[in-house]
Parts: sequence; structure tokens; C-alpha cells
Amino acid sequence: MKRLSTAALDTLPAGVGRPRYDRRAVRSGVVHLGIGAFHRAHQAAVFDDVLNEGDLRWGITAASLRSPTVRDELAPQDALYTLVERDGATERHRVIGAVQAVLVAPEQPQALLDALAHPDTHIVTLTITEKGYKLDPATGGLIHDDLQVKADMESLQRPQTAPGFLVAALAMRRAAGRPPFTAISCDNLPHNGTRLRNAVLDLARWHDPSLADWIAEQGAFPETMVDRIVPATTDDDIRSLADHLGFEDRAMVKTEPFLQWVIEDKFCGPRPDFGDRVQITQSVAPWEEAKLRLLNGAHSGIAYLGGLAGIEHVHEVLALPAARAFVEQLWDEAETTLSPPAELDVAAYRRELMGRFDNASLQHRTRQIAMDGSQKLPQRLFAPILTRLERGQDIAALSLAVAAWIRWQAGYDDKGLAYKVEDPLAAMMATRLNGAEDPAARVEAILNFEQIVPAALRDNPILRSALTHWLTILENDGALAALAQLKRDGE
Ligand code: CS2
Repeated sequence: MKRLSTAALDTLPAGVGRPRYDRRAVRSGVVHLGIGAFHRAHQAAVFDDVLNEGDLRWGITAASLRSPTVRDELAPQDALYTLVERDGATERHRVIGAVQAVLVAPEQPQALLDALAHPDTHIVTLTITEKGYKLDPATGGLIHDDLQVKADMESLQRPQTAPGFLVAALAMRRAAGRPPFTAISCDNLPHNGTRLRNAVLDLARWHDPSLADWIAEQGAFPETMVDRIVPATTDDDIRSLADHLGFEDRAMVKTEPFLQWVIEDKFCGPRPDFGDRVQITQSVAPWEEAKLRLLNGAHSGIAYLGGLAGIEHVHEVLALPAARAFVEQLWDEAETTLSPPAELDVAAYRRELMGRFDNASLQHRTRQIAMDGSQKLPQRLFAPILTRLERGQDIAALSLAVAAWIRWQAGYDDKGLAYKVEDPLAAMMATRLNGAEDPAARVEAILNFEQIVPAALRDNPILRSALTHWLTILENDGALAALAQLKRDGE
């Protein structure tokens, strides 16, 4: 079967959306670092809307910082791909044309630097995942003993990290008398803009303090909240899209209709008119916190408990009444720790969220969400736990979610099925857990991780005993028994 391409656009079935602009006339105003499925379903769709409205400054030069996979999928397709929005039985298809080129950073570091330094580039967006920032939570600066950070501290000739590319490109811009770009972190981290700024300034200062001062004064790193559920594409998804399109699209992404992007009103150069697709606001933190603690917190709990029970997809976990009750209770607990923005109706948000989790046509795998827990739990679960314990409130559901993550590190589920724990700290956690003899010792081993657990929680006796209680049930009786117990306790 032929691949999707520019030539295919005219013969696609009616009803499939496609670029309404002349792609050859588009300039590249955006460089994106980390072209995974999330970017293709989120920011790229928004910039594609802007292009469709006729402002042709906002095409995207995207880069992958590691693997050539997405470049190799997109290259034979003229960088076109289909966004498939699924809601129950309804499916909408739209071919996105915003991505103009894909660079693979390790193969073409100079091309990426040139794109970042180019006068047309005004915005740099990033989805490099939590671990891509290379920040040490204990110091707030870069992890100086990380190998890639070390390499970037030695030389920025061939940068290794995202902060490395930004610093090297900003130095080129300054030398050429160009203003900096606005760097927009789109990862699920609290204060993501500040984190990115810290990482960039830390590295810039190391190389050239005057460069760091220039970036600090003239650059912009707005905070953002991004939201769209984007499950990994499967071969079945590709086959069923090919049946519909009559063309094969190996770079397709599937997602839900929902999309939210909140950006702090802090740009240092031109920006498109986003219309009502993006909320531009003075303060992103309350949005970010609500999303991280409600959506992502529940997601992690569902992923570990469902994954341990051997359940493949999110909607299947939520088909269990006890799992639903767990999510509601986790939300009750997390909600009290929020200062939601006035425009956010939390009760309505929760209802809508449950509906999004129930979307069976997404086939969102628990294993996908289970990845990188050490990078996700601090903002999703430990932060609300800390607030609740400070106020003397109970943490039953939140601590069950954390205990399930600890149990997940064992590498086999309740039926004994083995899986690989995907986490940058997996090996370190496994070593510490191996030496621990019982649930209490395993809880202690994990709480001692200063990279993961906030200092104020490490010796907290209430957290320790709650985690030990749940871990004992999880190890002896399994995730379903723990969920049933939580439900009984709440009745
Ligand atoms: C998920 C997120 O994989 C995960 O950790 O919780 O990717 C989630 O789907 C998105 O943040 C939704 O906006």
C-alpha cells in the first residue's frame, strides 16, 4: 500500500481534514525538541490550526534528541501524518501539515543548532519528558554527575541535552545580534518554565556568565499546562487507519477530542494569535497543580494498581467499581490541597475526567503510564500527601497509589507475570529493594531516596505506616484485594 504523502492529499476520502494552506509557503517559526506522539497530537495540532487560519509564520522544525524512528516514519510521507481523534464509536481524521522537517539531534547537531538560531525561529517548544531536564530536585540545578550534562559542561560543540542545545543556540543568536526565542516547556512538571530556565541558566553560567545574564534579561520561559491523552500507536491502529485512508501512515497518532493548553503570558518575541485554542494567563500554577494532582495522580494510581492486577487498559481498570471508588477517593483527598483557578469548576472537571478515562476506544495502556514513576510521583502524589499530612488529614487513597508504585518495582504482577520496570532509577531502586527483608524495610528503602521523596516526608511516621500497611496487603493479597479493602474502609 502507498504511503500517505503530498500526492495522496487530493485523493483522501471526504471527511478527512487536510492542510488548507500552501505548505511550500510556510516558514518555520517554531523549533520543537522531542517529537513524540504527544507533540504531534498537541502543539503541532494547534500550530496547524494557526496555519490553516493563514498566518504562515508558524511551521515547525521538529527534532528528536535520541532516536531516528519518527524521522524515518515521517520522511517518506513528506512529514505529513494523521491525527485520529476517538471518542467511543466516533472517529475524526485530520492530516497535519505543520511539521516541515524532522532532525535527529545526534546525527545532525549543527542543523538543529542552525534551526534554533535562525531569524525565523521565535518559539521553541519542548516535550522531553520529566527526566529530560536533568535537574537535581535536591539542589534545583543540573545533575552535575549525569554523563550527558558532564559532556555539555565540557563543550557545547555537539550538545547532548536539551538545555545544551538551547544554550549553544542562544549563544549563536547573541553573537549574531538576534533576540532570544521564547522557550516553552510542555512537560508535566510543576513550574516547568522555571525548571527549564534554571537548567538553561545553570549551564549558560558555567560556560559564560555574561551569556547567562543576557538570557535571564532578554529570554522568556513561560510556565505551561498541557493536557491531552495520547496513547502509544499500535499496529492495529495503523492497519485500521490504512483501511479508511487507502494509504499507510506509519506516523499517525491517536488521541481524544479534548485538548487544553494554558500558557503564561510571558513571551519575548512574536507569537501567533492562538484564538481560543490556548489560554494565555498570568498564573499557570493553579491549573498545572489541578491537572497534575487530579488527572496525572489518578493515572499513576490506575496504572500501578491496574498493572499489578494484570489489566491492560485504563478503561478496563475503571470498569471495576472498587477502582472507580479509589479514583474518587484519591480526588477527594487531592482536591483539598488545590487552590483551583476561579474558572475551574472542579466537580465538573472530575466528571469530565472520568469520562475521558472511560473512553474505551483510546486503548490507553497501564504500562505506558507506569513508566518513569520516580520522575512523576513527586508532583502527582507526594506533593498532595505532604499538604494533607501537614494539615493532619488522612491519606488512604494517595498512600495506596504510592504503595502500588513501590510494589511495581518488583518487576512481576499479581499473577507472576514478569515485566520490565522502565525508569531511569529502576536499577538503583531494585538494588535497594533487594536488600530489604519485609514491607516495612522496603518502604524505608524507597522513602530514603532523596531524588524522589521530599525531605519533609522521609521520616514521617504516618506515611511510613500507611505505606507499610498497603504494601503488606499488595504483596500478600494483590491489588484487587487492596482496592476492595480501601472501598470497605470508606463505607
Ligand atoms: C500520563 C500522561 O503517561 C502518563 O504519565 O499520565 O501522559 C497523561 O496522559 C497526560 O498528561 C494527559 O494530558
